[in-house]
This record gives sequence, C-alpha cells and structure tokens, in this order.
Amino acid sequence: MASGRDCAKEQIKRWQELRGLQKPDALTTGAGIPVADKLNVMTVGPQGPLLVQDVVFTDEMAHFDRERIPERVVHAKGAGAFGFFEVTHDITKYCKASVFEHIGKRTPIAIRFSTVAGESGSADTVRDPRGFAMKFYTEDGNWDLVGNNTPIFFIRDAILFPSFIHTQKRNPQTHLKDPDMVWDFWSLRPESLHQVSFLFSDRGIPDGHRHMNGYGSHTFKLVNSSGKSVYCKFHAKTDQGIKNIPVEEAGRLASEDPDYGLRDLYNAIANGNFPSWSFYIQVMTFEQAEKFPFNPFDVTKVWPHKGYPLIPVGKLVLNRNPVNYFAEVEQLAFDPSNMPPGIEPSPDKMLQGRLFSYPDTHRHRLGPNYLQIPVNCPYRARVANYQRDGFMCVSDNQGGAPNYYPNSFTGPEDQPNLKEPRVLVSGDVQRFNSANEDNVSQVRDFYTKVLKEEERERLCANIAGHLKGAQFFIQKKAVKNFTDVHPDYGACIQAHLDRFNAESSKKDCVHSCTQTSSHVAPIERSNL
Ligand code: HDE
Repeated sequence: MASGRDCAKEQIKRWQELRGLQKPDALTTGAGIPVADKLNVMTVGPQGPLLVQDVVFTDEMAHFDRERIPERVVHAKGAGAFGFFEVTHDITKYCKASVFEHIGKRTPIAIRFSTVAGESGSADTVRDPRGFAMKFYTEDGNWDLVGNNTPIFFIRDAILFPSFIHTQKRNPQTHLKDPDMVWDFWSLRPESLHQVSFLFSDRGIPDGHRHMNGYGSHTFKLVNSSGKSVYCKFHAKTDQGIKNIPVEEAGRLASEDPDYGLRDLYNAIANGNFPSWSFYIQVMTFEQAEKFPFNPFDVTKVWPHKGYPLIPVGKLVLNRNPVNYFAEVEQLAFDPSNMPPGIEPSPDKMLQGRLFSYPDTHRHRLGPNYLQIPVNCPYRARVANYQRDGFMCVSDNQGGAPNYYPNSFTGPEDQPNLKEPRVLVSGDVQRFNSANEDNVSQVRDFYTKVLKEEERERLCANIAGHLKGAQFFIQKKAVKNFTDVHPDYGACIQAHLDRFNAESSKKDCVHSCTQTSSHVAPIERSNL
C-alpha cells in the first residue's frame, strides 16, 4: 500500500484486485439490455437537440433523479458493520430467548453507530450522544436493541421527543443551530440535567465508534421458560477501552476529517482488527422494583451497580464491513418493538413511545415492505403471516398460501405456548406529570463522586462555552438548575459564563435586528 493510504482509500483498487483477471462486465441498462455507448447522448447532428428515443440516457437520468431517500429524522450520520454475538455465560434462568440458549451459541448481528442531531453529511467528532443500535438475526426473528452510548436520556416522557429534537436541529427561520432553543428547552425540563452533564463531560466526544460503550438504556423485561419475569437493563462495554477526543482536537478533525468515525471503523475491520464489546445485564425482580426508591422505568436515571451488579452474558464482535453502504447501512432499519419471545418491554414511557415510531418511520423512509430488504429481513426465521402486497413487494408474497385468518387450509397458526405472561395493571387514566421526579440526586452523584476535579472543571467550561450563546434570562435559568444539583456546579458554570460574557461584551456591538420573522399572512404573501 502506498504511504499515507489506508484500507478505506484503497477500497476501489482492492475491489479490482479481488476480480483477478476477469474481464469487465458488459455495461447494461437497468433492465439488463447491453449498452453500446454510455459516453455520448443521441442527438440530431453533432450540435442538434436530444432525442426522446435515447432511452439509455433517460434510464440513467430517471434513476439518478430518484437516488435519495429521506434521511433518518435523527441519527442520520452513521457507520455500520456486521459480525456475531457469542454467549459466554448462561442466563437462561432469567431469559428463554433463543439468542441466549447456550454458552458458545453465535448469532449474526449488525450494529450501526451514529451521531444524533447532524445531517447525513455532518462531522463525526461533534459533541452529541452516539447511537449504538444492535440487530440480532435470531431464529425467532430479529431482535433490535436500539440504544445509545449513554445509559440515560434527556427526557422521560415520549410526548416531548419531537419538540426536544427540534431544539437540537436547525432554527426554522435562520436554518442555523440555535443555543436559545437548546438551552430554553433544557432549562425548562430539568430532567435533562443528568444527560446534559454526561454530554458536556469528556465522554461527550468519543474517539470514533470503537472506544465507547453501548447501552439498551431503557428497562426491559426478561421472561424465562417457566414464565417468570424480571426487569433488566443491557450494557455493552467496549473491549477497546474508553477513549475520548479533547475539544480542540475534535474541532480540528471536524473540518479536516469529518468522517473520522466512519473511516476508523472501516479501517479497523478491513485490517482484521475486529472491535468487540462485552455484553452484560442488570437484573431487578418485580419485588425489588416495587420497593425501589425511584421509578425503575425512568430512562433519565441509572440503576446503581451496587445493588444491581453487571452480570456477564456474552461478546459482540464486528468482523465484516458493509459490501455496499446504501444497501446495508442506509437501509438498515432498527425497531425497538422487534423483541423475540423472552424479551419484552417494561412500562418505560419512552420505550413504549418508541414502539410505534420506528416501524412508522421505516414505512415512510423505505416503504411498507422494508422488512423484505435483505439487511432487514429476518432471514434466520421463516416469515409466515397474512400481510400481502404493498409497494415494492419483492418476495414471492407468500405464494398461494391463504391470506386470511382463521382459515381451514393449514395457513400459519398462533403459537399459544409463546403467550406473554399475564401482567396485572390497574390505575386511573390520566396524563401524569413526571417533570419533577427527583431530577438532581443522580446528577449530584455524577458531579461529586464520579468526576475528578479536572473533569468537573472541563465539564463546567464546556457547558458555559455552549450556554454563552443563549439569552441572559435562559443562562440564568440554566445555572439555577445546575445550582440545584450542587452549589459548586452552578457557581463553576457561572464563573466561566462571566468570563465569556465579559469577553463578548467587549467585542460585540449590539445588533438591531429590524427584520423579524413574524408570520406572513396569506393576504400579504399574495402581494409579495
Ligand atoms: Fe430514537 N429514533 N427515538 N432513541 N434512535 C430514531 O428511527 C424516537 C430514543 C436511537 O442507527 C428514528 O430509523 C422516539 C432513545 C438510535 O438506524 C426515529 C423516541 C434512544 C437511532 C426515532 C426516541 C434512541 C434512533 C429516526 C422517544 C436511546 C438510530 C430514524 C420516544 C435509548 C438507529 C429511525 C439507526 C433513531 C424515534 C428516543 C436511540 C424517528 C419517538 C431514548 C440509536 O424513529
């Protein structure tokens, strides 16, 4: 390999090498018809107009015009790879899912890592949570564990998610990222303090995708073969060790190598340096959950490892790069509602809210038959049901099998032995306000017990460095929330803010913004 070139840069040459002495394929249209000349359009005379009968041209253009599909509304920038999950420890006393059947069992997997807020071309080294989405292709259908690199999340009620994401995206008029929107929302919703503190800590900018942990984040339920259930959390701990990128270096990489994480993962796998993660569960019995000091289904909080230690389960290994990015990563569709028998949702409001959203977004991005796309297809199970037709049905559409249920003709039947265990639920139906369910205790522990002095200092500087972009009244509200966590936390952020604010008041003149964004009424619009 020439110096300065890595496996990613050598990809196309390597592709050619793998073909050996094979001659190039005959060039064809999309319909497979051989093409004589794809370098010159068909015209009347050398300078004349194009002909409609140049179907080689129209075939090429019409397909090009449709190359883009909607990007993911969040987590648009990502990298994916394939490999396996291997069971190293027996957890069948907790869970009957076939993926955990016996020690040594291997299940094929796909993992996609991502940033959250940026568009699909955005830089990898920004401060943002990272998506850590795992797909296990099991014999009982696909299991998708769609987590992040943090065990917690910003909000605990699913109804807030679209608004929260809007604050992370672009201002509707300026189309710029907007610190007012970000900090207004965060300061109005103090349940975000825990995740915000994690985000602005050193772990907020991981060094690529291989050096971070993954978490299922939510509480799930595991069911064993006797029908007994426990609550559980999933953890994937990096075997490469945690590594983060310092702020200045991240800024440099964002301009010089915005695809840093994608490149790092591709090259590691292409070099045979396969990344792996050790997989653990935490388990909580229903009795423990009842006595737990806070809501065990609240995704803004962690379960302490002290009472709920990590139980080793297995290993995730990535050993294959995608053969084609669009086919295998852009179309890779995760869905937290894909849970094979033995794994069930807990009442976590965020998890419950996600159960609908993901398949819904896939039907929009990829079409109603997205589960027939090879990378999404549960290829180790046999799909047998009564769903038929729809756009882009590319399977045999289940042939001549009955398409209604019940039927008297041996169509697929219920599996009563797989019924979910009974759950007793009762209560008043209401929109319960969960905004003030202890938003500070665990953040205080994080600030005072988990972080070292110099890490606290960097955390406060990072927060102030971003918060300084927001209006003063928002800064005040935010600092008050951090002070509620711990007076030192608030004071430290305020000290940095004072410095930033003093510097900027020396530099900036006050702009008078004469044009505002007030809504243009239809009548005015017609006069434009
Ligand atoms: Fe997501 N999220 N999310 N999310 N999320 C999506 O699905 C959503 C949440 C996460 O690599 C979308 O296919 C709702 C928590 C990852 O393809 C969308 C709620 C966690 C990925 C969606 C949440 C995540 C997504 C966008 C709150 C961590 C990328 C495109 C109720 C535990 C998966 C898509 C990939 C992607 C909705 C909250 C992680 C719109 C409604 C909490 C890793 O469906």
